[in-house]
Amino acid sequence: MKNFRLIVVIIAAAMIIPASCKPKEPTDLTKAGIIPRPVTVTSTGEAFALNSRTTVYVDAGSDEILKIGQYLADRLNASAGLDIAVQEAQAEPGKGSILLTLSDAGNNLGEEGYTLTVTRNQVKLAAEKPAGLFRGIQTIRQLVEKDASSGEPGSFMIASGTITDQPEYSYRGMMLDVSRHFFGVEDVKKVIEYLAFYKINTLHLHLSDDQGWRIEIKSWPNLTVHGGSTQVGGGEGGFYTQEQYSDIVKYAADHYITIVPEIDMPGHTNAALASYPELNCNGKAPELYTGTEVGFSSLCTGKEITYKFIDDVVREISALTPGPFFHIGGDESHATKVEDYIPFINRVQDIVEKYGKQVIGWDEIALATLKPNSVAQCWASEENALKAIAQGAKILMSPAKKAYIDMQYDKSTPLGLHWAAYIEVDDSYNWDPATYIPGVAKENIIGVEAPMWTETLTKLDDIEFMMFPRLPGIAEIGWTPAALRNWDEYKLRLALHGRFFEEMDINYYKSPRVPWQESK
Ligand code: TNX
Repeated sequence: MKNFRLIVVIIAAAMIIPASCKPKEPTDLTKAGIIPRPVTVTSTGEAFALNSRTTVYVDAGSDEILKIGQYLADRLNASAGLDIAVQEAQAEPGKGSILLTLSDAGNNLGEEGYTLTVTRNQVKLAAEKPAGLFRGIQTIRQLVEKDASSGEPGSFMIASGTITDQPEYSYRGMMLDVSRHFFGVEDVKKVIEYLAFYKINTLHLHLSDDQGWRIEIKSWPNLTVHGGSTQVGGGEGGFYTQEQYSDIVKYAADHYITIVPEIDMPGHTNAALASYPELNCNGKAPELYTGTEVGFSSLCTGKEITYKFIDDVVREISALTPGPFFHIGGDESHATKVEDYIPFINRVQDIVEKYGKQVIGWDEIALATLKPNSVAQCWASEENALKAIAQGAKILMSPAKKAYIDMQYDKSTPLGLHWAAYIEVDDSYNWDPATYIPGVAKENIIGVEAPMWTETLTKLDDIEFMMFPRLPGIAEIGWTPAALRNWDEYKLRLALHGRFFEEMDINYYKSPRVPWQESK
């Protein structure tokens, strides 16, 4: 009898309280698997119910914010099979709404910070800038989970509580080498989508190297006609027309990602040298190159035509690039004498400045006289890093032993190289940019970048396999304060991301060091 009364009470309660608002399992926002880990999270133990009746409201009168709202709705609808609509908020939106707003964000959230407040009735995302809203909607995407307590298919929930979040470093990037093997616009767009999910804000494109020149330069057309016609292994190569490059830039901007174009010089230039004999000191064009050696080519630093060439290339690419940086390479110039290298880099810095851009170069550029706003990308030499900061320049951290995501995970990895190290997922996570090089402190560093060289990578699947699961960790290093990061806690969150990799159809490396959850 007692049991019977209890059952009646339970059934009655179940009828009054919609199941989706009162999940059986208590929710805990602090246990949600958000990557990068947010700066502060507090849980209130309830949940917001998400279903096709949910509406995304945005501040009225802003196309930009409307687009961000639509992006969120599109992604939720695609991954959860929902039919969420987006509307401009007229009055204070009511129950069941997700509100994106630039008001009441509080102060000091900066360009990319946001606050997220989730109650049973509403999700409110506030930021000072649209970029902050865009970063915040990635958090929302990662928080949505199936509501196990509801029998209804199409019932999802978001754990309740508050998140206040902003990045530790302003530059969080990945580099993609499209020269050794060429990757078309659609592949690059996929990479941009993956980066956005982890709040990465920069994609550096390595657009030229010995094996291929990959961007149309109207004043030097043979660069792509001839110089873009092959790749490592002798395949057909390819290049972006200026229109296609602009399309990538625009797609990246729609994801609040800045494109950094790189034209590597004075070394790594065989494709250009093969296309124009006059760029060679002996006036003779070498053959195209499809191997993987480095350090054998050099622009002729003593010829005036070399600087006319660079001026044209920097001018045309800068005109298509809204971001602040132009990457001049500068690495492994073993075929250029150092007494030629230094004045060359100095002069190229002036050209880049003339077209309104800031120089980034691989750490070797610190041998030259750096402009105070130039950035040395540290991949190998600690000495160069110290030389750069002694000149007042800033550092972008890409130490090859940690951040090179073209390195093999271990001896059995079928793709990648291992000249720097084998880099398992914990190795790529366990380091701190601000303590990695003695003498280089946090205030010297603009951020971190994970380079993806593609000597051994021929298709998007290969890129995915090397990116995942290491890239999320690099993203967290750039976003989350070092004091909040530790591998044993991170690996549990990373394990939860297996479901996102599967949803996005990402070909990832199932590292044995991560306790992956069986997919439900
Ligand atoms: C070194 S890292 C290079 C690249 C190669 C890479 C392969 C750097 C600045 N230069 O030319 O592709 O190693 O891991």
